[in-house]
Amino acid sequence: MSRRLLLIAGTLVLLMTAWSPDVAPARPRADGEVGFSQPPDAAAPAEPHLPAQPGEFGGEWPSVTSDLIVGETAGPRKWGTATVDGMAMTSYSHGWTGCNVGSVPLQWIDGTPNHPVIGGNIYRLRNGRIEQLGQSWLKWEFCCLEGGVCGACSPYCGACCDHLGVGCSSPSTADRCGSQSLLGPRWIINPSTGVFTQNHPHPGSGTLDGRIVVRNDDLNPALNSGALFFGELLTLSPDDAAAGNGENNMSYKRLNVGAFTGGGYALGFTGLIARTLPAIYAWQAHGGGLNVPDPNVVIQTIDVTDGRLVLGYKAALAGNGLFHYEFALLNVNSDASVGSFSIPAGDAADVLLADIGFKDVDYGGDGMPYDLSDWPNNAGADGLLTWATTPFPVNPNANALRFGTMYNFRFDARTSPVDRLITIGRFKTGDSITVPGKGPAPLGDMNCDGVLDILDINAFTLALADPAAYAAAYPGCAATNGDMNADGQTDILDINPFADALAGG
Ligand SMILES: [Ca+2]
Ligand SMILES: [Ca+2]
Ligand SMILES: [Ca+2]
Ligand SMILES: [Ca+2]
Repeated sequence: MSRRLLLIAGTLVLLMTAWSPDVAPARPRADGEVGFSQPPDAAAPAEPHLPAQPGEFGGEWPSVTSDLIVGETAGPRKWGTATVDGMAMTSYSHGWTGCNVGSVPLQWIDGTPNHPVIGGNIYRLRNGRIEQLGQSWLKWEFCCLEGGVCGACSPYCGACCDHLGVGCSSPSTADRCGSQSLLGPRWIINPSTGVFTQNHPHPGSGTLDGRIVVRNDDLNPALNSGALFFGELLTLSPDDAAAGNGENNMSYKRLNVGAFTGGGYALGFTGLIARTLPAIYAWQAHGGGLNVPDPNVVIQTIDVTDGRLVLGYKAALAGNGLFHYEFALLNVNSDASVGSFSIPAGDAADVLLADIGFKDVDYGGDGMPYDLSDWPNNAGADGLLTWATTPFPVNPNANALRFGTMYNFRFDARTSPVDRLITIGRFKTGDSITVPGKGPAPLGDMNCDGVLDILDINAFTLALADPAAYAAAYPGCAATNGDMNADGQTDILDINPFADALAGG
């Protein structure tokens, strides 16, 4: 045994003798980075729905403004199936009921740009991950009714079609929401202002055109054991956006996968709508199975200068003995969009970054100008794992994360999660923001405070001497963070490399 090792071992014995339980690592959710606002609570809802989660989602309230939300779903309608690049795909459309939960009537004027548009999305939650499977173009609304789906309605003018009264609701069927003559593309709309051109292109007449298109394999029950599916709707309107109420415009409800007929699976909405919540919240609410929350899923709203993003993440031990890091980023209504996503990942070789993945969803449709290339990543070079699409100045039509869309970022690492700031690069504006998240601990970070330093000696010593006491003292912090020589165990053989790493070697 070298003199140095003897010294280290002696030190550890002393430390073990002197060890006292440290305070468990502080793991604050630094919510100060993100903006929260109280959700509107549509007065006396006439139909059952899941309440918006307090403090998590919603527009300003009360104020003298109109405020459009998605109050109910209908359908979906299945339209047809076609094979694209050897894959069978089926098209769907969601119907909806819009509600004005604001305090003045909302314009709904046909033939002008002063009316809402509505679009649909479909998601799958499976194996601890939520992914967007498909998205539609938008339906141009043209005439509102004055119903009571969201509570007491004060009709603006009876049947005059062009204003949705305070508290009132207006439905549109799944048939209409998938009618190609009524659809326009997402890319001519500014989601931050709700402004669009009234004269717009229409999708083609193929069965997939303009509708929510999902691969049959993504729905096939035989290939998706344990999966849950969710339908989501988003609406935009100039009135609602001008009032600053564009951030509560998505709602979701669970979907059942039904019979396979005519080449595709039937889908049906089931259960209660989660008003003013996008489907990314289903990851948390149903991540442990239907109606069983996943406490490991963290979801936070991020208010940027021109709208809202929602970031969800989960970092937990996976079946392969590695920790899986899974992120989902939703752009609710930011026109600037997102062009990059970056996580401090430490030394990529040390923490063994593996299975680095990215998942987008095709925008689809005739004349769609956007590139669909997956975001490349830098494999954790320079201590940062970064995914990025082509910068806006190089290609304004690069595959940015645009409104009403959610992308996934994921990887495995052999160290457990610690608090990290995630950097989100904004596509059009070129600036970036940082938000709280998780990333892998540096190797040897035994107290999971995100750095390897002298404060880790006590914890390392305890992990060697008494694994159970270590687990109790450092919940969520893995003893394997100290497996310096990567042989699968944290033991005496790791002492030397731990000392070397401490010394900066
Ligand atoms: Ca709204
Ligand atoms: Ca892609
Ligand atoms: Ca540490
Ligand atoms: Ca080891």
